[in-house]
Amino acid sequence: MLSSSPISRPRLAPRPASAPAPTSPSRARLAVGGGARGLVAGVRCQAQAGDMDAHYIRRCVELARKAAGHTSPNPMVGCVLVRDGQVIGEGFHPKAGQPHAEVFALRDAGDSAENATAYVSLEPCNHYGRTPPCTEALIKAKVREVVVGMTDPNPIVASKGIEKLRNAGIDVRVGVEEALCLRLNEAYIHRMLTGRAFATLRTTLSMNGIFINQIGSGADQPGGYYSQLAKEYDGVIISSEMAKTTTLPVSQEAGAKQPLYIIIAQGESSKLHIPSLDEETAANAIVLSDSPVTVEPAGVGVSVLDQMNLDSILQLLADRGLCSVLVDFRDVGGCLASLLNRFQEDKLVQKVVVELSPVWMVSPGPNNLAFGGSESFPLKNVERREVNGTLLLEGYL
Ligand code: AOF
Ligand code: ZN
Repeated sequence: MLSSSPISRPRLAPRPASAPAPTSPSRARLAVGGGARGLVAGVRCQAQAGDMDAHYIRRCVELARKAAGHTSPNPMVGCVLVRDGQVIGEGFHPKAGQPHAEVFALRDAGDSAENATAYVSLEPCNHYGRTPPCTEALIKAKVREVVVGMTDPNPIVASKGIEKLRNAGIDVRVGVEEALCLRLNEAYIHRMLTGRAFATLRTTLSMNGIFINQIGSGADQPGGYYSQLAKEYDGVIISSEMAKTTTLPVSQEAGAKQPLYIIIAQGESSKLHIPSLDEETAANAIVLSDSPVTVEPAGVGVSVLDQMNLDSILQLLADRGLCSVLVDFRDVGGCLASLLNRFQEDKLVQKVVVELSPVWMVSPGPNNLAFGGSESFPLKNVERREVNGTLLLEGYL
């Protein structure tokens, strides 16, 4: 890993000073727990309960995001325990192999979880994996209700967690802030359903629509969009040309785990030297090549692929436990262009992030715009953002 610093464990003690306050304290007291729901002002209380359900699931998502980039192949999950309108425990899943969000929240709450409402951004698991089932922990702690953001697409969980809780007499509400929870774990869901890593194509365009090989000056600084992407994505696909000539992308965000570098080598000579890696950081890169190649520094994994195409690469990455990968497209004439030839037809890329650079470039030739498949289509859920002075357009396929 490149300067990977471990994230801190979820807090096991005090309340969230940073939790957004409920819209009004009286609303919190009325709506959550305490048996107010469904009494005299039934309709109003129901509406307020709905507001508070959404509020606490949003807090779960906020907690879950603290582990962004650290959880694959597991999802990001947050959990909040509330009793009598008070948050009594919070937790998030920090890393695969570590306890789940519910366990941290229950530990945080200590003995006071009895009769509490547990909010979880993902359906509690009901299986023995690397850790025991969260459903059993919630039942044992005698929580009264569980509010779930979304069901778990993992076939060994898929709604069985909800069923188990209901069978134990716990009131379960499902689908609160579902769109937000789905977005949080879009990569985990995609990998679970397709067996491929979720791929985002990133590129930079000049004002006259030329693909350029440089990102904006603030983009890779702390808070810059590239630095943030490098923190969130499990891997970054780059060309061997880029690996040979530029510094490998590094996230400057606090607590970031650096992505795995997936270096595509097509038609390379038998030796490939990657100057920005050394013996210590070599294990954080793999070379996928179409012919045998010796990589320097030693320690970089090399796989010679029979078929150099995006589909097999995304499957290989998913098998290695990566949920998400950024395809960093910087070189129109390079090998990534041929990988992207059929990306729409085969639904291999899920998202596109385009940086608009305020420069006018001389066109290197008519081929410049001729990459990216054979179909025209509008992107969905398009967002325009400005991050650290960089203009971004993002959309889904
Ligand atoms: C939850 N809460 O915080 C997470 C869940 O190998 P394990 O034991 O970590 O199990 C991994 C699976 O558990 C993962 O694929 C997903 O279905 C679920 N993750 N469930 O209740 C959590 N991370
Ligand atoms: Zn669990």
